[in-house]
Amino acid sequence: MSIAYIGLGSNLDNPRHQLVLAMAALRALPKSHVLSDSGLYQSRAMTLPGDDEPQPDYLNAVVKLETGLAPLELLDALQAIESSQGRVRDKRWGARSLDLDILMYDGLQYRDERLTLPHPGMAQRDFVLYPLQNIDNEIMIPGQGDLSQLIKNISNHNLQYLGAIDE
Ligand code: A4P
Ligand code: MG
Repeated sequence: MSIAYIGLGSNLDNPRHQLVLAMAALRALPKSHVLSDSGLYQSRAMTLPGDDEPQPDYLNAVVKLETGLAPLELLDALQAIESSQGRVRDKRWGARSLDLDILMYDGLQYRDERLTLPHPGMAQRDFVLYPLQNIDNEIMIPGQGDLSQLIKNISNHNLQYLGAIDE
C-alpha cells in the first residue's frame, strides 16, 4: 500500500456540498482507505497573472489516503470523480466545481504528460500547506524540503479555517 495526499478545491456550484460529495467518493475508491482529512479552508482565488476576471472564493481541503492504486490509476479515478461532479475543463486556473490533485504519492518524484509529482506549485500555496500541516505536522515534500520551513515562505490568499467537512 502507498500513501497519497489529495488536494480538493471548489469555487462553483455550492463548494461545501462539492467537497462533502468528493469526500464520500474518495471513501468509496477501490483498494483505498481514507486515513484523515484536514477539515475545510476558505481562501481567495489564486488566478493567473493578467487574468482579472473576478472569481468566487475557494473551499479547499487535503485528504490522506492509503491506496493500492498506482499513481496513474489514482489520477484516472480522481478525474472520473471530477467529471461526475460536473467539472468542465475551461481555461487554466478558471473557476471549477471540483478539482482533485494528487499532491504527493509516497516519496515519488515523477513527471510525464499526464502527471507531475509532487503537484507543481503546491510548496508555495497557503491553501495547500496549512491543510497539509493540519494532517501531518512534520512532513517532507519530495524535492522541496520540510513543510515547517516551506510554510514560512508562502503566498497569502487570506486563508481561513472553517472546521469539519460536513453540510
Ligand atoms: N496533472 C499533472 N500533475 C497532476 C497531479 N499531481 N494531480 C495534469 C492532478 N492532475 C495533474 O489539470 C490539468 C492537468 O494536470 C490534468 O489533466 C492532469 O493530467 P486540471 O485540473 O484540468 O486544470 P487546472 O486545475 O486548471 O490546472 P492546474 O495547473 O492543475 O491548476 P491547479 O494547480 O490545480 O490550480 N485558488 C485557490 N484559492 N484554491 C485553489 O484550489 N486552484 C487552482 C488550480 C487555481 N486557483 C486556486 C485553486
Ligand atoms: Mg488541477
